[in-house]
Amino acid sequence: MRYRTAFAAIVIAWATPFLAACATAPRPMAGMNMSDMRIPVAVQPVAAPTRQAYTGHHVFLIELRSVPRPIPFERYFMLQLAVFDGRRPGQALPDAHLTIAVGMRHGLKQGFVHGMESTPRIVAKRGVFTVTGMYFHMMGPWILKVDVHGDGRKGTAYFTLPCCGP
Ligand SMILES: [Cu+2]
Repeated sequence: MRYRTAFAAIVIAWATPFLAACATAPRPMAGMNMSDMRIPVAVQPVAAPTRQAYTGHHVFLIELRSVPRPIPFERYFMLQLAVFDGRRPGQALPDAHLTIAVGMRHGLKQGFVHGMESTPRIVAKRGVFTVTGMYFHMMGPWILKVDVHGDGRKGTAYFTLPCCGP
């Protein structure tokens, strides 16, 4: 009995820094200038990341194959994407060409108020597009914009990546 209590106490002691990190309220950001500080910080419940999204007119289907849960705050992480024909979702398009842009909207309908402070890179291998260099320096919803070219067609899909929580 005594042993069990001690064990529980150790687990709680171990988990506390992680729980505290998740509960941290938005705070002033390193590396931002004073004009950025006036941007209202959206405090929204943390949702799950978008797992798949179509480009316009369902031309392509993009799948978010891999994303850390939770997405870490102020740490590098990676994503994996896969591209499919939007009208034949079983048909993978390993030769598609992807470019991405990542940023926060802070209420904007289009575009970003700011991007990341890192430069992500994409490596394509056998139909899996691995994005490294992802880094979220601010709490709130981030948008991953994926531009796809392939098969003589092009399109854009959007994913919401919430930062940062369970
Ligand atoms: Cu922001």
